[in-house]
Amino acid sequence: MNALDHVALQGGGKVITLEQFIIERQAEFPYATGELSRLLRDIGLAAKIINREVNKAGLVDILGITGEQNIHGEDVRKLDVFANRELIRALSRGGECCVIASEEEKDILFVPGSTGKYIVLIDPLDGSSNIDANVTIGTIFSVYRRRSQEDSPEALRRDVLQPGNRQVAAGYVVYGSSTMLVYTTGHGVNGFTLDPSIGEFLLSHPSIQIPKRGKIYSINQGYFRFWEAGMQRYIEYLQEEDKSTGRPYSLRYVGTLVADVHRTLLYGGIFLYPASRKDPRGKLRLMYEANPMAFIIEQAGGRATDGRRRILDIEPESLHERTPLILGSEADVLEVERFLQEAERTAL
Ligand code: AHM
Ligand code: MG
Repeated sequence: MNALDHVALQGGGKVITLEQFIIERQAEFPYATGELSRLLRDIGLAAKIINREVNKAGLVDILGITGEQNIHGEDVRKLDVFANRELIRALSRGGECCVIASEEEKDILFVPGSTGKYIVLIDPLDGSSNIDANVTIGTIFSVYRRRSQEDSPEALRRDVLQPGNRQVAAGYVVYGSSTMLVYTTGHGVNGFTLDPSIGEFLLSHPSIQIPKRGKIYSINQGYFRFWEAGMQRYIEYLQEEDKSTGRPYSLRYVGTLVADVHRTLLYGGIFLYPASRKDPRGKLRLMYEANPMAFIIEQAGGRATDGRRRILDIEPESLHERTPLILGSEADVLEVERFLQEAERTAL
């Protein structure tokens, strides 16, 4: 067997790196100037740098709390600060984006001197309470096109507050048993696994489709007593025994949105972070967490709602606003919506 036969035996050598994939896909966008492609590559590079730091987090003195709190009043861990800085550095260096908004920053950041046409929102290190226990964490990003031609801070501030249905790209990086980058530009969802030996993300999960129905539910069950009646009834329903509908479902909850959504995307089922007596608007942030995840899940054939409205159609009012979030397999999400509607009807 010669070298070419060997390559053919291994699947024709069809190894596609993230960079190659992005360049090939650029043709899908008429009049594309390559800026979005460069932006995605910048994010890919920042993800590799963050990944390097995440992997040695237990070795170097980077763990522990900085003693500061972010604008939501939560403790900021050192790795959060590092991830935030690296992403902002990568995004502002590229010049493709004019504004960056980060879950870790109170206000939006104007990239000095940039004429770029994109706005990027980031949750630099999602699931940070899991860092010290070596549990999966992630990075989330969401990209919009700027709308106004004006350069005033007010105009740009308005431009950031677009509904999720105007996203041009969204994705996440999951730092798990392997590191993966999953993203969409509105033409399906593709996943890339980092090969640490060559430092490249390789296409490992092309055209991801979420199963139409799953067998797993994911929710912080500890807050059961704080939920509305319809939600409580739905969760109790999932725990009942019924062979024909595959119940009881299994419960899985990491407490890192990226990890819980990633599993839901691949295995199917449902993820819920509902409103509660404790958090009347839910906990998760519309702009940094709900919108990008909803875009990905819908692009994979799933469904995402706040219980009543499609997440992507919510008109944002403020940068850091929160929303209840329910997403996953279409049949499962439709089912919880029915429980919520039914409970509302009987309460009238
Ligand atoms: P973070 O961005 O500060 O890490 O918080 C968001 C996280 C999500 O990743 C996760 O879904 C949720 O908070 C878990 O919250 P809880 O501990 O209340 O279940
Ligand atoms: Mg988060």
